[in-house]
Amino acid sequence: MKIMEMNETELSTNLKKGKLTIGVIGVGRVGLPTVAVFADSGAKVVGADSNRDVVEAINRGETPIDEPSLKELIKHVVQAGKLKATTDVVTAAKISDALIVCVPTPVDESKKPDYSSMKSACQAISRGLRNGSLVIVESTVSPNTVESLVVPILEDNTGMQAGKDFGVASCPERADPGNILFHLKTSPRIVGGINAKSTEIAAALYKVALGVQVVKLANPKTANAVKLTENIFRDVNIALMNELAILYEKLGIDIIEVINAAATKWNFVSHYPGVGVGGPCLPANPYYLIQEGQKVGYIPHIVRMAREVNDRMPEHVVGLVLEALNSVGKTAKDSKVAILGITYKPGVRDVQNTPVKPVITGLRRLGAKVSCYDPFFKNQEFFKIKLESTLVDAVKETDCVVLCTAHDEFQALNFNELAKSAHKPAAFIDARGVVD
Ligand code: SAJ
Repeated sequence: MKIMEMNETELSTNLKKGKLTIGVIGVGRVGLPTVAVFADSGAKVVGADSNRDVVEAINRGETPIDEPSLKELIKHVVQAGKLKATTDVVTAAKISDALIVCVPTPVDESKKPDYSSMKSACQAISRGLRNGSLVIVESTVSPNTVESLVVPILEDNTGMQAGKDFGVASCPERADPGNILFHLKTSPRIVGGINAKSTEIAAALYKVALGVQVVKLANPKTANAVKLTENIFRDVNIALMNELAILYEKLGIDIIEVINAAATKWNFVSHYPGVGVGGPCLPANPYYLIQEGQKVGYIPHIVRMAREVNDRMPEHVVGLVLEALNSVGKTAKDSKVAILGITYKPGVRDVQNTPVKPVITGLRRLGAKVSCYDPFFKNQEFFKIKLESTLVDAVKETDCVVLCTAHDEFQALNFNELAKSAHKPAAFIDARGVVD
């Protein structure tokens, strides 16, 4: 039976009986938790990825990424024969009733969205796509990309008509790195299909497989717009707090005290200033919308300005270090600065677009010696620095300590200990508003 002809009950029955095969293209940060939860829901799942090492690891029941409780789930579904990985996307397409595309869609150096992986995934899918199947795009893309890039590739290479011979929908990922499985099983999903049937089947699939609420939207571009709006809302509000943090610092006002007091108002949404905005999502997502704006001659200025404000924060922190060193009679040159935390956010082993990198390069350019400690990367090398194995080793003989990531370990620093190891008089910069 073709998935596009099933009603919700038939879909649910076939899923639970293992009569549905789901293909997930791109088995990384989002794809791997996705194959795990769909396999756990009863589906037969094939995960396709161009990275042979990832494919072989999964087929051994291993998990190449770091997500809570994912290791056990992958091992379980692989041993139960519910999940197989392959590098062969065409075969995955041939055997799948639904194909979920989770390939990376980064922005390149010039901040232009790079859809090369999306294009090659869709070209491969089109060489195996069966009549009556469904293609769902989870990767974050500009509004209109599914309609103007994905659909034509699938139609041209299959000779089939999207909406009639196969379904197409967008269901943008809403995973929170470090909590992905939890969110996959609890957070509502947003789904927009190229026609009502595509929306209906895609929504039913997520509802029965993940057991979550599904919000149906008019079309893929609306679903993509919702995802981008969520993240851009966050990026712009963080930029506002960064902007106010710099102004209030000059006015001798504590921004954290202001935010915590403002949060007592019923419709204030708290965001916090810091050394910058990193990760795979926020630094990239605004550029998807800016690109679409350029095409229609309207640039959302506040979206672009927010990126500039957030990207200037590392430089601001370097300035704070210089001021702090001067306040204890030292200069950057010949000083040693200890950086606490290099990941882009607390509690995750991920340095993608971390704002700590430009802090390190900025300090070194000024002649400072830099040591680093991060609980997730002990003794490893990043940004040409060998990270220390302990916090104490990093702060030994240091002239300035900079807290850049609010890891749990840094929530209750022992300043007496720090003072003993430091090269007094020394300074401390809290670049994440952690320390009272
Ligand atoms: N940040 C601030 N101030 C804040 C909040 C965050 O400076 O008030 C910084 C963080 O330190 C980090 C960056 O912004 O460097 C991004 O933070 P994030 O919490 O948004 O972390 P991400 O990138 O893992 O965000 C993901 C996003 N999920 C998706 O795109 C599907 C985001 O939409 C989620 O809100 C976030 O997870 C989450 O917390 O769930």
